Amino acid sequence: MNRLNSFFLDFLDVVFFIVCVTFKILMYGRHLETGYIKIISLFIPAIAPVIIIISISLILKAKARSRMLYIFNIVISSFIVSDIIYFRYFKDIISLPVLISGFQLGAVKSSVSNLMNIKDFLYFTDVIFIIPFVNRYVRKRKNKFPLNYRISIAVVLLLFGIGMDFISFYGLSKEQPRLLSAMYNKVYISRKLGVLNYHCLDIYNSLSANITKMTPVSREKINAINTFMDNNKSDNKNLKGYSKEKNLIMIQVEALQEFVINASVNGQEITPNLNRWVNRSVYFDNFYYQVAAGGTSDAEFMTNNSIYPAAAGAVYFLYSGNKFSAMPENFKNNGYSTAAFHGFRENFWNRQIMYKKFGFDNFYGEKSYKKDESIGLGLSDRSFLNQSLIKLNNMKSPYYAFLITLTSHFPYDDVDKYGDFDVGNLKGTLLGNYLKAIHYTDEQLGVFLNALDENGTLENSVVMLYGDHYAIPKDKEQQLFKFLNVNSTSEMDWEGLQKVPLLIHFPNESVKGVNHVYGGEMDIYPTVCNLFDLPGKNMFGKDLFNPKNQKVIFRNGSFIDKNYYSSSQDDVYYDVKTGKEVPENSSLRKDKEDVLNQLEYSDYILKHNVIDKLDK
Ligand code: GP9
Ligand code: MN
Repeated sequence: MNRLNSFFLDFLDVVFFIVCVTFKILMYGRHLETGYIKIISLFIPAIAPVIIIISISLILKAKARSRMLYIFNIVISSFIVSDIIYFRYFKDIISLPVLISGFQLGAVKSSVSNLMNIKDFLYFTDVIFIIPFVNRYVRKRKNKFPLNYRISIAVVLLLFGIGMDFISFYGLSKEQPRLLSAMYNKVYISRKLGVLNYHCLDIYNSLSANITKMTPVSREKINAINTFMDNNKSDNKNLKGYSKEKNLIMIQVEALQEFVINASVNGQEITPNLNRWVNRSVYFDNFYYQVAAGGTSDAEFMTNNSIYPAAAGAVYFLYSGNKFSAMPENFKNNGYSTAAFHGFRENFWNRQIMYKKFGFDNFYGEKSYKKDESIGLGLSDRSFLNQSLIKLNNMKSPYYAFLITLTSHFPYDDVDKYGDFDVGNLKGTLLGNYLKAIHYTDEQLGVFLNALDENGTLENSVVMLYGDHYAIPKDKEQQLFKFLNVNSTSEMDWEGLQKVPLLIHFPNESVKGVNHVYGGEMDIYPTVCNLFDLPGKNMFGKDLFNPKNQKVIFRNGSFIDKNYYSSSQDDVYYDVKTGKEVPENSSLRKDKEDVLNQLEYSDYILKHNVIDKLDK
């Protein structure tokens, strides 16, 4: 008993590492949990990599071993805390390609610090207050174990750890065959495999992706993509060429969610101006954002290319060396002048590079605007839209103008500058602040659209306006549900709220009304090609006026149409009308297979840079 006691004390650092780190990984799993995965099922994938680390450390002598475990503990805790903070906003987990483009975070510091929670740092309690003392104690103990003894224990433990980990990886690869390589649903992987396994897998996949780039292109895959593209083309009957030779003014509004349209708070309309323009336009009320880790830039990318965002990281960084066949270039080839407008740093999201690649003649960024009024991240929407109006008037017709607003950016805390819109008892909450911010932006958009109306621009211009992505992060879902009087809080209810408005305003309001077709940002480019009679090639989306199908596909493999929502995150299907779970059937299975194929084709185009190798 005494010997056992003394052995235990010799390895006190190891014992603490196992207990503390396993506990942290389990807590991390809990953070990402939505109720579908039992914490107990996380135990094996959580402890397996811990055993692997321990086995390696055991080869070392006490001093080096305790130091190694200490460093590993700090690194693992840092990964956990960063992941949790990131998850709070993006509903996703950090991955290597995201880190590579991570300097972007510098510009949205206020958002990051706002998302930090003092509780996150509890993950470092042991590292600061306990482990240093344990290590000092272990190092003072005299016991020495011979090398061959240490190695044999290490080998046994290593095999044991690898075996346990294999079970988890194998189980997941059987359950969702393409998940481990495509990483389309990082949250699910992290939940199922734990933080350590997830990050190792991510590093492995990122490295092998770079090797893939160097491998030859498969003719078979190109043929499969060509066949898909052929089948995906709309038949183009309705409104074909209806807006030929007209200008196109596209406005992407920061964090404009659909739930604010025609809604009130404290007895007042939240977006009175947009509500008015909705009535004067074709309004799509089942339109979803489809962005992934690239946020705003993913929305821009889809709108102008109809290619899916990257599975991890942002296309704007990862594939900035690629060729594209984007909307601005398409317009340009048809005699249009083109320009992008955004009152923020030109290099943010790598825009100055990407806009050139897409074929914009001009990019009016921060330096092209007088910074006479600042709200939140930078130039206010009022000043931005005012100054853009002048630039727009100077453009040679026909033109394509792409404007991206900024003020209504998370965390909506510059409240004093949004005006005196009274949100009643929501005052001071994130939702209340957002409503103030979006009310402000709505007012500026109203002024801008009225000015275009009054100066005659709208007589020969089509205006398309949509929101880029969600405004309310998942961890504030209760505020939103309460505001909307939704009692149940299933994944289906949450998904139903991930809509953004899209409105298309035609000259003389010759076409208007509500269109219920299910669509998303991927569908904008094909719709534009139909209206303006541009040659549409290699697009994954559909023409919203001639939809062949109604499926909206999300980057994580989930999809929704008017009947079903398939949540890849929980691997569950829902009936859209009843909100109830439904079992998988052969047609849903086939849909899921098609969805994964599309995402794979889209990834293939990006990873191998083959847009110009596809049939025209
Ligand atoms: C800044 C802006 C922000 O230029 O577009 O991007 P987001 O943080 O919303 O992805
Ligand atoms: Mn945005």
